[in-house]
Amino acid sequence: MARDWSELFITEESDGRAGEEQAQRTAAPRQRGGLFRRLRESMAKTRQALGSEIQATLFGVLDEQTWDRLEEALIMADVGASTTASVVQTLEQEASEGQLEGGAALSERLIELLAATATVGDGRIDIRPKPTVIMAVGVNGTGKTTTIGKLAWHLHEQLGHSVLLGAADTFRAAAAEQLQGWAERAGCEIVTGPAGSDPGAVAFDAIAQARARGVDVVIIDTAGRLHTQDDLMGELAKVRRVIARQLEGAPHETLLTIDATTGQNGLRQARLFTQAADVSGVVLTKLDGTARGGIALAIARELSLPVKLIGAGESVEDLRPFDPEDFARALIAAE
Ligand SMILES: Nc1nc2c(ncn2[C@@H]2O[C@H](COP(=O)(O)OP(=O)(O)OP(=O)(O)O)[C@@H](O)[C@H]2O)c(=O)[nH]1
Ligand SMILES: [Mg+2]
Repeated sequence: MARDWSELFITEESDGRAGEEQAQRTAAPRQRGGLFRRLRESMAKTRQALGSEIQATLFGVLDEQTWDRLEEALIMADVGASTTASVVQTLEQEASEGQLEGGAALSERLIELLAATATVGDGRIDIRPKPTVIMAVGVNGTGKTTTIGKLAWHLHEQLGHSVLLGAADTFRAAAAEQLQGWAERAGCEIVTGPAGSDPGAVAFDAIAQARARGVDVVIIDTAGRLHTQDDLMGELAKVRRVIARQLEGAPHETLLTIDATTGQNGLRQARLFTQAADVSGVVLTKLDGTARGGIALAIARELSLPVKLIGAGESVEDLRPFDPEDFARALIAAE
């Protein structure tokens, strides 16, 4: 899984250079330390709720109550009933066999087990196709436009790829303006259409322009919609078909944004979006605003979809690639 931005994207240069990436990991420990600290801080609400229970259970006397309390704490943090049950069962089994002694060993193993269940595929984004088309979909207000802006900023400002944004949210007049603001901040181009116009036409035009100008990555914003609105879900499928007509194989990546504060309801949204829009990965936003951030660890198992990015705040630095182990550690490990 990707622990930082350069690891998230598969490029011509990074392809097949896993060894070198490993070297890079160890080469920049100071920067990674800073990112990890920031993750811990932004997850403070979940940490506080979960951390005290972990301390009280795993670092005390192990008895039947230990496992019940641990289960309860993980479920309260929205880790999900089936994920929690399987992880705690394994931990209890290994502890009873004497493989794990002491709170530190138990919590390390808990981190490892949670990280393993939260891993689907490598969670990376392949940007080798020229151009790569990324589409953002999701319920109203979940953070699509903000995520696109932050993603464009990292791709362009930090990694030097050219980016073009397509404002296919033609539903609200203010939507294109909001995306325009992000295009300016990220230093990238934008294609818009008149308010109320066909979103497919804007997406088509954006990709045509990106092809003509040799742009590396096109990111298409779409209007928020409820997973229960069949006509709007159908429209999303139509936009996808139009995109594929302009460029075979596109969209290469369809990112579903889920607001972490909506908890298990977010999972219900995701199931219906996955059916309509062939989602390839999840962006989990607003983790800073909830004590139930454990949902990041349940999504992979519940939906068989990788969480590729997490948002834990409103600044560009607060969007980051999701690494299950870093994440589980940030929630559980003692100071
Ligand atoms: N605290 C916090 N706020 C966030 C995060 N991500 C997005 N937001 C805020 O959530 C609000 C909605 O974000 P948008 O990006 O406009 O959401 P959207 O999905 O594009 O909304 P629609 O286009 O209306 O469907 C904005 O105020 C964002 O700043 C996050 O990770 N943390
Ligand atoms: Mg939007």
